[in-house]
Amino acid sequence: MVIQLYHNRISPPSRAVLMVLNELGLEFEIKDVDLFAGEQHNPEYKKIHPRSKVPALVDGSITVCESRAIASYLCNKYGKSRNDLLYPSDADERAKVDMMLYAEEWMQDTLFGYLNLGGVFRRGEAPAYGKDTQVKECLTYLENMLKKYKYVAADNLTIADFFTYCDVLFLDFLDYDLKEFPAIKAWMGKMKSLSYTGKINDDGMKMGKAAYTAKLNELQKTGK
Ligand SMILES: N[C@@H](CCC(=O)N[C@@H](CS)C(=O)NCC(=O)O)C(=O)O
Repeated sequence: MVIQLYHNRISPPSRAVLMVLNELGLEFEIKDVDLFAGEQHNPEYKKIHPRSKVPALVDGSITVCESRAIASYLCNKYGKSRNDLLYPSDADERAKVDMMLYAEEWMQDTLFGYLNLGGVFRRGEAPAYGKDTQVKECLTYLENMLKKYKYVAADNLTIADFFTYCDVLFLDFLDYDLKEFPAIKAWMGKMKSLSYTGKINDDGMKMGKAAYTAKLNELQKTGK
C-alpha cells in the first residue's frame, strides 16, 4: 500500500513533511483534511490522529503523528539508500539536526505568536506587534546558524531546513522585511529554488495570506 499523508496545505508542518517526501523521492497519496470544515474532529480521523491535528502519515501497518517524528521516520526507513544526509545516521551529525528541530519549535511558537494566528482568525484580534523583539531574537539565532553552515544545521540540506523554511515563510503574511538578515534571505532563496518548493507552498501561502489580510482589513474597518 502506498504511503498516505493526511494533510492541509495551509499547515506549515504538513508542508514540511511534503517537502521531505519529495526530497526522498517517495511515492505517496495525499488525503486532504479540511480544517476549516472541522474534518480533523471526525471520529474516523480521530482514529488516525487522536489529537485531531495534521499532518499524520499511514505507511502500511504504522501510523505516525507529529510532523518532526514523521520526517525522522521517513528518513530512518527510506533515507539510507536515498539521502542519508537528510537525517544523518552519524550520531554527531544527527545531534546537530535534532538540536535545530527542537529549536525550531521555539521559533515556530515565537513567529506564530507574533502573527497571532489564533487571535486574528478566531477572536478578531490584531497581530502581536509588541512581540517584535522576540521575533528578532529568533531570526538572529537563525542568521548565526546560517553564517556557520550553508543550511540551518549542516553544510547540506537536512529535514530541519524544511520545518524552519515553512515557519519563516509565514512572516510573509505581514510582509516582514528580512533586510537585517542577509544569510536568512540567501538561504530562503536557495530553499525556494528546490524543484518542489513552489508547488508545495505557494497555494497554501496565498490562500492563508488572503484570509489573514481579509481579517486584518475587517479589524481596521471596525476600528478595534
Ligand atoms: N506538533 C504538531 C502540530 C500540529 C498542528 O498543530 N497542526 C495544526 C495545523 S498547522 C492543526 O492540525 N490544527 C487543527 C486544530 O487544531 O483543530 C506537529 O508538528 O505535527
